[in-house]
Amino acid sequence: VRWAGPTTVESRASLPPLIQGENVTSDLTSSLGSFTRAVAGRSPESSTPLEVWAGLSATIVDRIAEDWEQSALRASAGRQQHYFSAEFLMGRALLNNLTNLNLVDDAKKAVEAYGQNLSDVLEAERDAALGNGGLGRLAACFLDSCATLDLPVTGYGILYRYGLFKQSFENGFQHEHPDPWMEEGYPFVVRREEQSRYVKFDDMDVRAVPYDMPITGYGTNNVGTLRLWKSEPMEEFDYDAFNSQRFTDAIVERERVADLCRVLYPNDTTYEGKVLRVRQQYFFVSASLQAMVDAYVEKHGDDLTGFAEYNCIQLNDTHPVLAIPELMRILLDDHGMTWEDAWEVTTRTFAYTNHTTLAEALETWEYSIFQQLFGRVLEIVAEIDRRFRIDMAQRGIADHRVDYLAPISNGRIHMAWIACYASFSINGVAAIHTNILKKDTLQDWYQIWPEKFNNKTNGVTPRRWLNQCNPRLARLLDKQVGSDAWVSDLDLLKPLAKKVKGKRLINELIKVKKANKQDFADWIEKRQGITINPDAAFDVQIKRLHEYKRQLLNAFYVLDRYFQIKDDPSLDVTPSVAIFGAKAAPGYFRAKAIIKLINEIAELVNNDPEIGDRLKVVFIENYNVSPAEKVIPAADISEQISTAGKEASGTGNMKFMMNGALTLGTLDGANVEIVDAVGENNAYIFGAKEEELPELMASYDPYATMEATPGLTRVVNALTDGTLNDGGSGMFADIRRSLLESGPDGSDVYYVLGDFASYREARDRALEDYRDEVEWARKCWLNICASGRFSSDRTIRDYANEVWHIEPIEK
Ligand code: B1N
Repeated sequence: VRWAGPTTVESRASLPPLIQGENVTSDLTSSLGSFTRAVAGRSPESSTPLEVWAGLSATIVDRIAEDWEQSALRASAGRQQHYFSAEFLMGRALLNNLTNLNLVDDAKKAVEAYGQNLSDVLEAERDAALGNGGLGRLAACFLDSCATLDLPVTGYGILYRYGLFKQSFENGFQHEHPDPWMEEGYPFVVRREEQSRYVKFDDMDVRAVPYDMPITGYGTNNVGTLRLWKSEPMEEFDYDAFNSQRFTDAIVERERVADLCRVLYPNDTTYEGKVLRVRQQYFFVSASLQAMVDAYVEKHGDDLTGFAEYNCIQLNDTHPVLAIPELMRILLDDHGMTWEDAWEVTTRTFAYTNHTTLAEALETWEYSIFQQLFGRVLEIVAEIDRRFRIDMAQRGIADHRVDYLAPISNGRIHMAWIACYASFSINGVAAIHTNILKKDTLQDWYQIWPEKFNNKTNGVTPRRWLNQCNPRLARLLDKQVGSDAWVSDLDLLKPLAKKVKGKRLINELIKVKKANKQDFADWIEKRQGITINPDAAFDVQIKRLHEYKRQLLNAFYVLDRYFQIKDDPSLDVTPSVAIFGAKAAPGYFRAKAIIKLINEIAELVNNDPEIGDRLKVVFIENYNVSPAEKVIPAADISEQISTAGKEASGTGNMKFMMNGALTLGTLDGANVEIVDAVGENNAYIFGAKEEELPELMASYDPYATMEATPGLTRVVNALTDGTLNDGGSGMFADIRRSLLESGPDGSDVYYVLGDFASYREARDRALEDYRDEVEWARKCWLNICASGRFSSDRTIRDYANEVWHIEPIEK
């Protein structure tokens, strides 16, 4: 049974309830009543939707508690996988859990028994936004798949007090606000006081307290765990300081400790060399490793030589790479192992995933920061470095190469090099990305250890990103498959491709998309006061704002189309809505400039009566997981337009495909595999290819390209000729400079002007094709049916079989 939104709720009669018995609803109603009274201190009838949310959420935790305990016991019996990540972008939890437990219908009845409404209750939940974008959301999808596949996998991260900032637009400029996501209470994490550990820095000691989140799976009673660590003072309070009148010192010390977990760094694919960030990294990996090693000792005794037979750790990018020297430290110092034995264990424990080839993302830390924070870890890194140099010399690697690849060089610690040296597996996140790692970014490592390298193309969970967010399409798929089995086996959609000629089916698909678009139109009108025509083509680009993702290319298209209509007011174009959603890192000036630009274009276009419904621009404010769940089911065109070679994979591209939107994209990241799966005729591909770009860039003249492309000069000039107003910030002139000026800060390094003509042609063609409703819907259907490879279940099975070597737990 799935939640179908406030208007239509249909049961899935075919599905036997996981929880048997006739009294499920009445049980749920009475426990909902109890938990809500306990949370709110008043009757469920007069509680707020947020209080009922808390009551219902507590009810869920109550229901799964024993399965959770049993699952943890079973998992710890054999070999286990541990997923270390500084980010988990979980989004909302309640509907996900209700769906997994098959309790949606009963919850609706229970909530209504108190005169409340399930839709309002679900909408009251805040997103757990403990991540920036794709990397953090991938970690969340992976946990979902691991739980569903009954795999013994635990996630480890940080309980940030403030998730990714809340975004508001003031005068079209982005403003950032704190996001205290759990301050009103959050029943889905449980504090495990007795599992606390101490983490020692040279300048302070802190207590790490785990908060565990249950991760339910679909169609299973297996419940996984996400363990998020919170930093607290060693003692409850420094009474000496208090008694000696140093009250404020005692408070300040407490705050210094609490600072550690206070905020998620809001940079996506860029690195910031802040002491607090490296403290966060060490904090969570040290606490996690201590807990793992203690658990091992308790089961197998103090001899840790067998540690890697029972434990494997996946490093989600370089953010948790300090785990490598930290495991060495624990084995050497706390368990008296020899260096050789400890290194043997360590190098059989870690596997490393790289998520980007962008130079600005490479984490390197100043030597002096390590000196200040953890001298002993630095000693260990220095010893790894010393032995690395000997090892490489013996392999006959040239000195300058060795120096470049060494853990320590130029007074800095290179986290990616430590990861490559110590890990038994190195993977990229899409085929093209892994190839770039091999031939470019990590080529030296590939030459030394080709066998370490493997590809694991990303995936997304079809539970959240199809079954839950798109109940109408899900019901259609149920009917076509004959059951809901596709929800945990997305390859079952593949044979449905042959039904593409079925008129009834295609008409139903058209109806589903229409209804979803109407829902989105209603939602955005209520939220932001913008009216859009649901019959227009919805063209959607939602992702972090970055120059390489080229939201600018999209914005230029819109501006060009606007000028075309102004020049010829009778121009017959397919009506379309350009929908954006994006947060810019607070310190990324040019990204913020592009946000302001899109908002200015929206002002210009949306308020021009001559344009009418032919063109509208919507910028979804405070884009996050929940707004994504609203817009993806309503999308017709999926914008995946990064400069080829820059987007490691992308995962939004997969979510759109699953929901029947057609990709308008470059041959970059997983787009390459999407086109391969669905066929060129069912996607719109444009632009320079990765292998062509070096040569193109060598002779690239952005100014001449602009002048040679009809309409483009006018668009670029609009930045500075008074058409658009940047409020005196100079932002738009800066964008213009980034394209046309020579030098490293200009030169249009992302080839926006170079790809413009090809992009315009492809988008025009897509919009033209959109007019043939049936043909278009057929392409959508083929995309949906071919999306099985992009289920994170497939990705996780591949990790489990080829890297982690773990089996589903026996039940
Ligand atoms: O990881 C995603 C990919 O699908 C995207 O293509 C990729 O851009 C993204 C430092 C990152 N790479 N690197 C980061 C995030 C936060 C941070 O502090 C880097 N994110 C990606 C999943 O593989």
